Amino acid sequence: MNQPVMGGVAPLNAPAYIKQQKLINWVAEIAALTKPDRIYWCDGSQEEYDRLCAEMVAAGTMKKLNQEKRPNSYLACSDPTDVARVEDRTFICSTTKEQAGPTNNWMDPAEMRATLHPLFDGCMTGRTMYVVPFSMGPLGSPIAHIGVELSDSPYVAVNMRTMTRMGKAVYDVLGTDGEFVPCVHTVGAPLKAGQQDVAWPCNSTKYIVHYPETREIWSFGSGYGGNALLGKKCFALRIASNMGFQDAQNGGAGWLAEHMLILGVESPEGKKHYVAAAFPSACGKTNFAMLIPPGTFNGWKITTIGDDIAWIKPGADGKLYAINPEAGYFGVAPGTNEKTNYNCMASLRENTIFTNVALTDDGDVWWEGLSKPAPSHLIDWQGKDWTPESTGKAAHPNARFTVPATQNPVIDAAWDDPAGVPISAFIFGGRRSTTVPLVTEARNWVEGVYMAATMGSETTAAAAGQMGVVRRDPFAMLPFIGYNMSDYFQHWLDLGKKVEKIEGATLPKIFCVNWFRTDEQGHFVWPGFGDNMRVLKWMLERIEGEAGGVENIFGTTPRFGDIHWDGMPFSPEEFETITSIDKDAWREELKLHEELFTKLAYRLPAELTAVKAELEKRLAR
Ligand code: O2Y
Ligand code: MN
Repeated sequence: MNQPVMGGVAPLNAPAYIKQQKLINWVAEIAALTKPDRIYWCDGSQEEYDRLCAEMVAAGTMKKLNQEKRPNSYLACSDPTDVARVEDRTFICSTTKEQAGPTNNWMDPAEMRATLHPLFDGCMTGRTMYVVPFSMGPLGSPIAHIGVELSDSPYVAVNMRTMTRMGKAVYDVLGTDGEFVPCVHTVGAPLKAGQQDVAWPCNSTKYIVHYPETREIWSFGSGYGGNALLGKKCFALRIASNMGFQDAQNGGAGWLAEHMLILGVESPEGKKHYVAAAFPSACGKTNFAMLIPPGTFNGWKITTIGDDIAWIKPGADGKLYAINPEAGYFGVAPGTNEKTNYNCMASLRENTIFTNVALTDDGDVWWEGLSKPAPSHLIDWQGKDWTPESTGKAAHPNARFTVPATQNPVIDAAWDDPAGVPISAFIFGGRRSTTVPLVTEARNWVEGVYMAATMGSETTAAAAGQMGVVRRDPFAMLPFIGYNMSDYFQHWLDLGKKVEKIEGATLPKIFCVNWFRTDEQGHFVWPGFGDNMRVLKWMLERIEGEAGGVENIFGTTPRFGDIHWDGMPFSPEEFETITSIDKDAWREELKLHEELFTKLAYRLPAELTAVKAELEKRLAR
């Protein structure tokens, strides 16, 4: 490691294997601004990972877990004020406010730069600046893109190694003039000479800023998750969604960056399809991506390509090809157990960084929902003694694990294929106790885009405002679209039109699902988890042209007899409870679609208003 240079400019010492002067100049420029004591160029090796983790253990940022129970695994506990993404501090600083649209926070780029400059000036003093080169997607894949994150957090450096393809090899792909997305991150806590550091430095002022025109990301004040691991939501969704849109604006085919898991499903006859599914944050995407089919689904296999994000590009054959741009899972721990997600628990056996879970007396981890009864004593995520009698939770509800995707026992053989996998269907799901049926197949691409554009979820946490209010979350992308949402809808419609024109093209089918309908007592009727396989099977049979269904106001839904029920006691009456269409409820629902469309009126595609008018006509019949 370079020697510290107090009060001066840390020596750059760029490794000789880096051939791109533009990148080296940029690192020098950011170092001159942020004034770190040292610059460290990450190579992505295991030795480096182990060393940085050991340094964080020595500094009190992480604890090494019991090596017998959880080999090579760590627990980090954050500052209690730094526990989740900060949507209200997230900005899309496009040239005009219209480009960001009504669903994003916007500030004029020059004004934002003027705001951030004094904050970043000297922000890394007393710290090391880590240079973290990463590829989102398989190295060299035509669908992948490269980023370089400069961060003063070693926690970010090690987590980026798990979550992305991080290290030296990225520079080979970059060469002398390859493109990269520059990402600057600081915890915003410079250290004065001799000042003792804290375990989780951060700042009460936070900014998560995207400049779409120059494809830059600047993050200040948080060390947590999506605020700090800039390859994930900031690059792979906000900047990348804009890149895919710009590609089309500039005459290219365009592409999609989506908040979607990707899974493979194979029938006993060996017919295999890949589907991509969008659900709002914390709605069980990791569980669906690793689903284990019920026992009666002999010979059916589910395999995982990704659990959170999909990059999708049209191929010359008229199919849409998807990659998982990530290399790890950053999943929610609470609620995860051997029953809800056996494969995830198996993935977490080793090489895992846990954040904000509780520590057991034998040096392992615990969180709410992991086991019953809870251990009689724990150290909670805030470092305090905890017993089952304690009032607070042992783990923070947004506690996370970071684990390499390769540890997933059901990882798909093609998960790292640079060509991606062909997508046969898109699934869009919300959390609705009423109105939206278990599953509906759109009659065509435009109707599917309408379904995705109008999807919503009931708010579950009091913190999110009133309980039970439906929050529209189009495409599960509300916090993640890096440009105007109406333009985003148009981009989906245009992509469909372009692909349809390719000879032999097969656009993926679009389905809308809702696992969360309740009965009169407010209990969930659909068991979910592995039984979602029954819905997936119907979808696959629809793709193959084998399954029946009935067309209704909104699309096609299965009849009771169209679903495989073996091994599941479920009555036609229960099925009716979760599939019935209440016309009055839908009239109210369409009023809410109208509210959304009014908000998005500027450049809202006419095709979508036309679909709505058709729905209204059918409802009136
Ligand atoms: O709170 C955070 O920083 C994590 S948010 C997150 C993490 C993994 C996958 N998805 C999400 C999300 O908010 O959608
Ligand atoms: Mn997510």
